[in-house]
Amino acid sequence: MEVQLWRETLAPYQLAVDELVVKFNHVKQQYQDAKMYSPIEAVGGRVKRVSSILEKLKRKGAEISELEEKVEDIAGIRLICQFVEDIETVVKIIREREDLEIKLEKDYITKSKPSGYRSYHIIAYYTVHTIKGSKRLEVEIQIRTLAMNFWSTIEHSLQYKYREHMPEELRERLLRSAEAVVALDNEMASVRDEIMDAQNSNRQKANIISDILNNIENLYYVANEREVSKIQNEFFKVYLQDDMNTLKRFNKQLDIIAETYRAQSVQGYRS
Ligand code: 0O2
Repeated sequence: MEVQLWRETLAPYQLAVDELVVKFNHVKQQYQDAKMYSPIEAVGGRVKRVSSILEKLKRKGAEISELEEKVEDIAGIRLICQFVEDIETVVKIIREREDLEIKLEKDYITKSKPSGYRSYHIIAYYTVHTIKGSKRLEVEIQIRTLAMNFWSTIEHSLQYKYREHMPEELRERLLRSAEAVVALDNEMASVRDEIMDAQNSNRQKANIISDILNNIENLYYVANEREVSKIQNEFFKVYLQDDMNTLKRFNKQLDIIAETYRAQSVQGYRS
């Protein structure tokens, strides 16, 4: 039997995880830059631990030499969504990507596992480029809500503790809490629009405030200090009114002031 060089075998999988984490974080960022709601709330990734790989090989009755064919989740990406509805959007995003070729999808949401586990899994092919050339490997992408993630993290650590010997009573309690997670996700789905509205207006307000403060800072370098200090005091009064339209109007006025200074400086440059 050939010697298994774990570090060398796992290195391309680590590269795949690192790249995909960056890529999915960018998807989230692009939504935020476009001031849109992101269906991806958080991105995580890991390379499976060697002990966990060995355990899986044992469970499948496979040889170490077969690990890359038999273990589909050596590279794992986890995409966390706020709402169940977002999972479908994320799955569509993945299906449309040209750097991922889907091998299979496992829907443990429509049909949960006997443990109560719920999540949507996609096994896909992904190519990494190393100094030894390119390598096409498999990655597992788990897509789930915050609530599903909470449950599976807790349940996973209990599974790890008890292995196959989880007490029946604990198993039942976990099943019941899995049902509570379904109810929580359903409840959240029913107020999704309201939650999204609230998050949207929070985001809008934060953006306007950040624009205003940027404008004030830019003015500080071109305008009279006393005038800028007056504007800052006015901003604080407007801020305390806690009214979005007043903030928007104030920001527009600042834009006009900033534009006037810009025009003056261009004229000065010309004369
Ligand atoms: P870790 O620590 O995440 O690496 P199959 O080949 O389809 O028979 P396989 O390969 O286990 O079975 O695939 P499956 O069932 O899709 O599970 C892959 C991963 O999903 C698991 O990896 C877990 O991360 C997660 N998972 C699946 N079932 C459960 C469950 O009942 N509870 C929890 N908490 N997670 C689950 P690993 O290898 O278990 O662990």
